Amino acid sequence: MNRLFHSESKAEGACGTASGALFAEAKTLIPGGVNSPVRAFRSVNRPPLFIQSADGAYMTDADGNRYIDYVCSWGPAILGHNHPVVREAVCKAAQSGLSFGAATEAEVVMARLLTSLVPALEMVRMVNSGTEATMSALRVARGFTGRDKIVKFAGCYHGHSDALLVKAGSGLLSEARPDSAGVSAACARDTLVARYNDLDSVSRLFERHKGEIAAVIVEPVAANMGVVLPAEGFLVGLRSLCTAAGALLIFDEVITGFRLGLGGAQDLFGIAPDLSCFGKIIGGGMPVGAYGGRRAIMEMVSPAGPVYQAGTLSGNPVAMAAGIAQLGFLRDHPEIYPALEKTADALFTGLAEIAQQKGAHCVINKIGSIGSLFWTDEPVFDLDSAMKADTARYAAYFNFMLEQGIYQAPAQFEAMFISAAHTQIEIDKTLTACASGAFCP
Ligand code: KE4
Repeated sequence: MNRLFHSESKAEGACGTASGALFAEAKTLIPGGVNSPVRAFRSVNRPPLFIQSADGAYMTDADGNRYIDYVCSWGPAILGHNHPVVREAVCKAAQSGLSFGAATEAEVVMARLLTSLVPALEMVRMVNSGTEATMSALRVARGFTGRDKIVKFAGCYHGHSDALLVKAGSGLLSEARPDSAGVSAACARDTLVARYNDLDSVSRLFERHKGEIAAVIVEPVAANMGVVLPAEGFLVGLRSLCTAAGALLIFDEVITGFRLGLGGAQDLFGIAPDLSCFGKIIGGGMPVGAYGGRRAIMEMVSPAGPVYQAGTLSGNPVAMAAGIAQLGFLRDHPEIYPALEKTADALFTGLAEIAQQKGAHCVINKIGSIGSLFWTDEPVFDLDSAMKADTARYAAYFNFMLEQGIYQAPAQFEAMFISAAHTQIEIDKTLTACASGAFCP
């Protein structure tokens, strides 16, 4: 019987549970039974949980099992789930109607908020997801520079638009290949792939493709190969290479934006990208993305300029209300960020100590209130080193902790997220659960 569970059912999600029944039906109606692949729990070799509700640092599944949640909806729930300030703003906005297909004051308030908090943001356009934000930012970069090629980094994820679902060609200098069925070779050809934390791999691409590269897009702190921090000089080096080559530097801050501080990674590292992309936290849990940057660049976007981009629900008033409430709360309570970091330090330091006591080979990368535990004994600084992690060992760790009522990313190459609702109580419960056997071979 799991200490945090309210019911006899175990976390296996096997048949006989509500999650199991929902999954069985979902698989007949939805590809893989889920609306986003990572939710299928395939990397951790077990059927997925179907979540019924969430509050603060906890989620409850369809069988009534309660978990301490370290996914936080992949980042949006930085205040904790179902925060009253966000919930009440959504309920209030919904009273006035859900969507008008016309401009609203809420969009002006959101744009004012974002541009006031993020130094390099002079203008911003709202969209409905991080994917839309990065896809649109790349189109604007191509429109602004008149160039076709873009550079991304192996291991960085920027959503599922065709140009970004590519992987390195045979050598890093060759053109990229599609990383998904359905992405055309022609589309992939305009994407070049460099190695994260390897400036030489970028300068070689600029050398080989002089005058052809419109933009370099990067997660300023990578969080989709697990958390990987930028090496000293990496981001400033990218800034210099882009400036020298007349290419735009795009920071994908869908995870880091308002996570690493009110100004995001660009403020933390003191780098001014030409364009920035946001999502997750700025929607407070509702579907919201945004891209923005220098005025001269953003004035290229329709109807102000020739780069077309549109969206029926872009700037949706209810979604704006959620984002404005959450961002406003973060702005008015900046003490949240050091508190988040303190909680994250307690968690990751504790995990590292237990791993060491148990003789488990794992590496922890963390920054601010995100981090990853890699099952490897070598430093993780790019995709190649991340891929050395033992994913089977991670799966065993994930399932052991789930059984103890601790819900973490159901895949090694993701991040753990801490919210303002996680207290020492949750950290102690997590570390106790971990010490009870998570690192046993
Ligand atoms: P969305 O289209 O999922 O809103 O955002 C895409 C995206 C863009 N940029 C970064 C840095 C991202 O991390 C993401 C999406 N993050 C994943 C988690 N690694 C979302 C989870 C999922 O795909 O279900």
